[in-house]
Amino acid sequence: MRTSIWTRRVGVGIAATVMAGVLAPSPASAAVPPCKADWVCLYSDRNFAGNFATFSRATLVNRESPIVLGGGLANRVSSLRNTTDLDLCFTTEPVGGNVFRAGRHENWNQLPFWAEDDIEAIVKC
Ligand SMILES: [Ca+2]
Repeated sequence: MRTSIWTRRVGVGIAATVMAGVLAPSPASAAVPPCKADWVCLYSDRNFAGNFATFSRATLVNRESPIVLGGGLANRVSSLRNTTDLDLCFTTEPVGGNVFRAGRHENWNQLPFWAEDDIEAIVKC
């Protein structure tokens, strides 16, 4: 099982806290939150775990250009939840590439092998 980005980040945070002697958010607050209704939630690990990013339906619905993922999730998404009523397409390049489609209210605890760790952007289908 690979170590999640999130776990590594928490580990670094703890080390930095000890060295600097300052308060930092408790690691308990780093737990992956549930995906709210009308959001799209992307995760770096399978089964909705690891590093994550969320996008609201409001952000997506009027969007005409792809939302390009940041460094923490680009080419790292392994699972996702789509709690919106939108059909969404996830592309393996910032613009274009292969397209993985997640229909409205679909949850994917593991993306297909050709899409896992290769998604770079979200667009409305
Ligand atoms: Ca890619």
